[in-house]
Amino acid sequence: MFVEKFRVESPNVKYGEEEIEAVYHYETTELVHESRDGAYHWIVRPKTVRYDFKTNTHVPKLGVMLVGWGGNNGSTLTAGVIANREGISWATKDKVQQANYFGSLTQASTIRVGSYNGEEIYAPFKSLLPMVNPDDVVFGGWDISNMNLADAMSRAKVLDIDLQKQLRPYMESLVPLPGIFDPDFVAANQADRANHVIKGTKKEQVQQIIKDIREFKEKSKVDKVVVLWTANTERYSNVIVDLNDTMENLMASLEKNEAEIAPSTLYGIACVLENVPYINGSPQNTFVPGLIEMAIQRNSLIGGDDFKSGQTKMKSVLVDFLVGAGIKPTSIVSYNHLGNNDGMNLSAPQTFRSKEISKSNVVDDMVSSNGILYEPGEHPDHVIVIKYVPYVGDSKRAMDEYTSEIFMGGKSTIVLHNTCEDSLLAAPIILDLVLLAELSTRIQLKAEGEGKFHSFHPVSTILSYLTKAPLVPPGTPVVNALSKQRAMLENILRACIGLAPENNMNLEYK
Ligand code: NAI
Ligand code: DG6
Repeated sequence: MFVEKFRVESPNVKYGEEEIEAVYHYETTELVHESRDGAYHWIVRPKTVRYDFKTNTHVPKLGVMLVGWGGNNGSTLTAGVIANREGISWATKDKVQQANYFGSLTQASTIRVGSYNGEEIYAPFKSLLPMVNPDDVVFGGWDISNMNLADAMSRAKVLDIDLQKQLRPYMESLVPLPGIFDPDFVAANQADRANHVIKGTKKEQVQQIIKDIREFKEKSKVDKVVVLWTANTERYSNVIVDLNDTMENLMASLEKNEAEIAPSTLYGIACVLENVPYINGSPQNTFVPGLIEMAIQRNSLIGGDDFKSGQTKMKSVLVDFLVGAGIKPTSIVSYNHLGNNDGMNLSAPQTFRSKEISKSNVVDDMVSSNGILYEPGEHPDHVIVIKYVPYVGDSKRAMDEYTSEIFMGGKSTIVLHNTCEDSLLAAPIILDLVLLAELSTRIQLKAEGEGKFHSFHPVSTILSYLTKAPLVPPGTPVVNALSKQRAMLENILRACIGLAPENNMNLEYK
């Protein structure tokens, strides 16, 4: 059964005018590796830590500035939100289609709130805490191409033509601001698109981005802004001592107009200086150590990297299932071809390499979780191939072959083939990233023994469900398994309203 909303009644939660206050008892373990009777033993001690959470319930008017606004993802997301906001429907060859937010965790998924008369009761994910309604988001942003959003939507060839015709009047007047362009960081084939760029030194470019954010905020009368990179995949920038390894060196390099600071890092510097959340939806190492240090020091939210949309999402479910079932994946080959501008940019070796890295490291945590199947350091063969095939446009073909060792030396091979518009997968993920980033800036917490409330760590791990290569604070484990990432996010939001984590035990029926 489905309910639209619910309210928690408990001595541990107080719904106030301005805030929801909750007390939550975090059940965890403490591990000790100690020598007893001449041998080392692992000792596991259950422990409970009290946490206090406070969530500001004032939902702001949110502005979202996309870097690469006129790209396939940017134009598709903007079109989708307008279509939802305006209640647009359109004729396809099958039926009359209504606008929806399918594919968005926050807007189209549910959470279990309990059981009633033997029936499981579910409520919308978004009903957990007050969240921005995507229909109310104001979009803006930058692009190195000066095309307006209506033409960009046609260029993308993603949405049905009847829908495009209805959306055109809403989108013609939306024109991206000029962007920071550096041909050294993307494929040479992208240069033709760059007719709308910010001139000047890198420092002047950062200053222009700051000015753009301030003006956007003022003109669109939004309370808060989140910036998200959905522009071209860049090559990795070199991390060099004295250049970008510390905050101080990064800022000194900016003064010196050092060539090795990538455009995505320049937008990042601007956002951190403005204390505006900045999320990287592409695979490159935008967050060089100097920028991470700066975000931590200024307590400015950063998140990334690389949207986890299709093939990798499946991988982080399938490998988790296989390894969790005691089956040993030994070879994973992920091939895909696509024909959009992203595919064209990824046809250069240096940008492909960024994507190869982020797609390759996604099973590490699952493999290392099972020392029965894998020797220390052992890893399945894992190969990533991406080919540019213009004809298929945004409709990416992803083919995966998983070979595993099973009982008594047997082998099992699973083959998957997915055909899907890439941007229709990415757009709802972008929405979730910005909505959850905004929400997380309204949550404060305090562990037992901590004197005062603080925000989550500025390197935002709660976004990791949505990214292929989750950015984590130094010394924090990276979790790629999708079910764990979802449970982490859902359970943290449940804690904010004093609810226990979903444990699926159903003991009342045992
Ligand atoms: P796209 O090529 O259609 O759009 C990128 C846009 O960024 C273009 O309009 C381009 O003119 C603009 N641009 C390039 N450099 C810029 C800069 N420095 N400043 C401002 N604008 C700039 O690509 P698409 O398909 O929208 O993908 C965007 C990014 O998202 C790519 O890096 C892609 O790898 C990443 N991504 C996409 C996924 C998907 O499922 N669609 C999943 C994971 C990541
Ligand atoms: C081809 O791999 C193009 C890429 O931008 C992907 O479409 C994107 O990274 C999505 O990756 P995945 O593995 O989540 O489907």
